[in-house]
Amino acid sequence: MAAYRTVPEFPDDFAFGVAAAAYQIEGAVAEGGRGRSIWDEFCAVPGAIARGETGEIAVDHYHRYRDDVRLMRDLGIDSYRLSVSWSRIQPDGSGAVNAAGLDFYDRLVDELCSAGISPAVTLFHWDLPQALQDGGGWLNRETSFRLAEYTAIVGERLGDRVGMWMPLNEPVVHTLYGHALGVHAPGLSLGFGALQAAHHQLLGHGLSVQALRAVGCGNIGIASNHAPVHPASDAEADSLAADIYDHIVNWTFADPILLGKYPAAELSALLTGPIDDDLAVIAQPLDWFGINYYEPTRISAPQAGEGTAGVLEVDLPPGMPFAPVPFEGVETTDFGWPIVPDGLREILTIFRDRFGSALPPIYITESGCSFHDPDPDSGGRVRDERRIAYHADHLVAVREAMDAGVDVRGYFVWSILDNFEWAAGYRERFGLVHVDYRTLKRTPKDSYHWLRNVLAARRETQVR
Ligand code: IFM
Repeated sequence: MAAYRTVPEFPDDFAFGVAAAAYQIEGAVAEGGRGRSIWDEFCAVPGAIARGETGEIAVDHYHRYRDDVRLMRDLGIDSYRLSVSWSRIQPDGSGAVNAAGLDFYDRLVDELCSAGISPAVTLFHWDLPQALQDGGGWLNRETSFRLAEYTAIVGERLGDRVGMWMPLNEPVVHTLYGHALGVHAPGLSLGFGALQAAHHQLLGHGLSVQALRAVGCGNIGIASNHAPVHPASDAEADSLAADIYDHIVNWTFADPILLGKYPAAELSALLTGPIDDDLAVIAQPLDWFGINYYEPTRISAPQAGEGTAGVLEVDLPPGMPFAPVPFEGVETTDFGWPIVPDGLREILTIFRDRFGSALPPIYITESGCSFHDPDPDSGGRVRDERRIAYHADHLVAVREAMDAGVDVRGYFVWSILDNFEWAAGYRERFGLVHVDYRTLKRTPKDSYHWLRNVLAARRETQVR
């Protein structure tokens, strides 16, 4: 077996977790009174998803959650980050509550607690009820209030057992891919017009933080995607383009929450509504801030006639003031994403420097890689050395950031299981556990066994 970097020591209360999301794993889309979500509709659009795949069955976690929790218990993790499907709780996105939906998460949360695993709950991981989309979705300010209403329902029911709450997952990705570029649900291609959807998600975040606190829930944060942006060269035009991109993908989403303002007047000028009042709501104090990190971005000034496919897996509309370009000489995952563990250390220290005392403790709420792992061999083994190296290297990067003074409290692996990777379908495998999509059989990969050993060794040193 290849040699991996040794996972450094972390404080005893540093949390190790795994993460997943409802539409990517649950399946059972027409069961238990669940309503339609924008992902059900988007998957039905010809050509929207690779090979026409859908989350209809996914990995059938809805029926197999007990087996999946057993896998997590045996792995020895402290916490499982799950998302609740809004359409299971309120099939129409507002009003009537579907008792069977709440009961499902109640059972899941109980199962986790019995296994000694603390549930970390995301309320909105991109699967908006279709009924709300029909009313304008995130372009309609009302949706922010509906998120808070639904959040309060879930908070009241599960709040006595949930360890961490996060109203939103990656508003930047939902905004860019779902509303600016049209490659995720709801499939809108609004360019900069998508910023209004970002603003309303952020407002929904703030209102939901208030709603959670009002029903007695604490330990609230967000899972937000962030990464360093590198200019392609020293040229002034590249630096300017990188700076614009950085403002859009990083600071438009972090500054309102942590500083109560947008990072540039040019961006907030594109928004309508009572922005200053909303910002006061968005900037609710948080107990922690979650960073999902995958890959840094390299940006150049747009070149005339140059396509920008590749790094974003999609062409940008013409006229964008930046162009993502590939990193040179850097290994990639099988999804084509550059593997740059130091980017995690870098973004953590950027956060420390930008936000200073306004920054609460940080969790890495997602870190992971897709490799096209082979099926289990005749001995039932899935060899995924590159995933082990990936996580070992990223944990080293986290430790380096902590040594540089960043207060990081935990690391969640994306993902426990192979699952439905949105528009890319099932080919991209992020899991520590292999799923055979014909039989739905779960097989722990070498990376699962590696992490289990790391966590077991850690417990050993803790009891001494
Ligand atoms: O699968 C996604 C997840 O839903 C959100 N964060 C990134 C993951 C990998 O693309």
